[in-house]
Amino acid sequence: EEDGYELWLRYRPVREAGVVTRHARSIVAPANPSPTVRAAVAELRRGVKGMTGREPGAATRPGAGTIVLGTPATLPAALVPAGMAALGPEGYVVHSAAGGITVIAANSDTGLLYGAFAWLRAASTGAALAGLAQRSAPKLQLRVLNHWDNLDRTVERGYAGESIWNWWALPDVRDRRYVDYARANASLGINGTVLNNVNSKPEILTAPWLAKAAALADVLRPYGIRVYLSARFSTPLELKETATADPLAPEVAAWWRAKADEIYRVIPDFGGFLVKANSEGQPGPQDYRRSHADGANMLAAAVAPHGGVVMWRAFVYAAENPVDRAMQAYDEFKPLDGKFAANVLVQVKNGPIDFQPREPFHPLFGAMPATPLMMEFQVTKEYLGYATHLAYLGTMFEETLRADTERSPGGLTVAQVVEGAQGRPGRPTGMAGVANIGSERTWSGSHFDQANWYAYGRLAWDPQASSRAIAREWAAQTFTREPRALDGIVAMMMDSREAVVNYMTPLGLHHIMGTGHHHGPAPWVADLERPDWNPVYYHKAGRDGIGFDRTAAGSNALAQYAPSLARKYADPRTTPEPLLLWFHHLPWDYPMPSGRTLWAELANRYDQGVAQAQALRAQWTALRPYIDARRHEDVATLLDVQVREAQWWRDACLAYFQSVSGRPLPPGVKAPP
Ligand code: GCW
Repeated sequence: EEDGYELWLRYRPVREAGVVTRHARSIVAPANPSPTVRAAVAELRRGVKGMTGREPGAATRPGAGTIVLGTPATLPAALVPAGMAALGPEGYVVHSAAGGITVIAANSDTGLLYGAFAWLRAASTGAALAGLAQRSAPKLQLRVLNHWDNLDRTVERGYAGESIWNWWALPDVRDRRYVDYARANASLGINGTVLNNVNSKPEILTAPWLAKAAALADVLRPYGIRVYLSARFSTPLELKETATADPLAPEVAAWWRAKADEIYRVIPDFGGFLVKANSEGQPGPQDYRRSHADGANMLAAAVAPHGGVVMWRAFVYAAENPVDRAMQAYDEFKPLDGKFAANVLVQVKNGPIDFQPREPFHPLFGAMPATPLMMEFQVTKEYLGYATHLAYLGTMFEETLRADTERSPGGLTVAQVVEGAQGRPGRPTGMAGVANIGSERTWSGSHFDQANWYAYGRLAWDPQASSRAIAREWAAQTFTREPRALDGIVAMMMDSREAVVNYMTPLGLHHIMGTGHHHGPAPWVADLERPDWNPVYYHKAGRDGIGFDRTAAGSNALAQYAPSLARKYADPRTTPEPLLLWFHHLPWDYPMPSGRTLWAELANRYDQGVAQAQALRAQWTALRPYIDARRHEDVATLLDVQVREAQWWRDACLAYFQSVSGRPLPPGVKAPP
């Protein structure tokens, strides 16, 4: 019975089993294979056996029906593909050579592993194995998961059970599951993982915990995955090993240098630190009137001799900044452009508030040309219905990545910024995804949430990839290759996030979820201690209208964008409708392009969101003949909840906004019960 544990690596029998067998009778691997090459060969054997029932054997010589893996150093010269240098350290070539030979070539063993997964993806999605000509290299260097996993095994904003890291049993017990985690990530090219929550504890950097992290690093290493840790800025002070955490105090810098040396002794390929500083109560350099750059550079100096990096988060907002929380990161970081050490990346959330169902891109993208900016997406769905609601995030990630920052005359997308288009060549690039992984059987808390892990990984490899193509590729491996079913599943996925936007926060509304847990509607909340935690701060609905004025007449957050973009968005008529109330406060009777008033449009959007959720449910029912019973039922159950909660959102928001607008519900929109 299908329970989702195998993720997209199911390798079920395929109808062209004969063709697959013919191309994979045996595998030729380099002599003295490394653990990474052994993992690649094992995966090929497992995959082919699953798809065909026949496990390929080992061969020593290329010939018809062999898959030959190798680097330019190990392959027979005739089989070395042209242009290997351009592939870099992690790229691969998968191609059909003469004589029925399939070559998987790369410059490193990790590249070979990625190539093996690429071949398996081709075979399991039905690609023509006789004419393969794939060549692919990652566009970003650091493709990292951020686990918000606490040391007590709870997961902040995690909806898939306990942390998969069984800290109690580590370092002695190395759960098999860690290997499956590594396989899944390697299949996407994810090459780093931050094991612990950014709201970090000093203990993680003490010897017993480093031993646990080292055990995980040992398991993950063959799969090309490096371990990183979230570091609490005040660690030496809290461990009482220094008298201050001031980054400019020599004893503090020396402590971190020694700590880095200690870490690299047990984890020789340690990736580096992720830091949340001076944000939501976390300590940081500003506690000592030092800047983010002072803090980041001090840590960067400690890991630099070992080749490590510091990923310094830009998610900052303070109660003392009551005007517009969305502006603070830009205000604090933009002046520091060019001031960070070469091995620091500033990690910026996709939007300026906080992982809302829809946000404009963060204004820092394109505004710090002399600093590597790392994208931070949230794969776990804190604000999009947890693991219950079906919301495929590929479309959301793509929307941000394709946005034009207009920071260059010819256009400059967020993806290009993240790829390093603005900076000096050779500086680090990367993307982080806040993981949705836990110890539940499905890993992600639901079958469809696996697609968000998958889409994140594929977009970290190629930020310009198509979310639709990714959805299709995922669904073909995860559910079925039946074209009609695939069309249906992909259509559901491509619609799903817009449905959530419509029933939660249409037309640019944001942050009106329940306080703290962020699940369900609470636009009426107005009495929290910090003004910027109250939903009313964000929607600003009153008798006169609704929306957050971020034009020059309001907070002027628009001035943080490129002038051409700011000009366009200064006028509600040239602001994209999906962002209208993000940038404008407008009267309830404001005429919308549809011919409706703003109030009527809003009510219609909430209605439409519910209709879309119902449509998802109906589409899934129609797919029943194509999907195994257990997973069909699992998904159906969650879709029932989603329909109910969409209705809840609609009713609650319409009732509340109507109480403020004082307007009757537009014709055709049913009154909340
Ligand atoms: O999204 C918000 C969350 C916090 C989180 C914080 C952050 C880890 O509500 O739970 O803390 O952002 O990104 O630091």
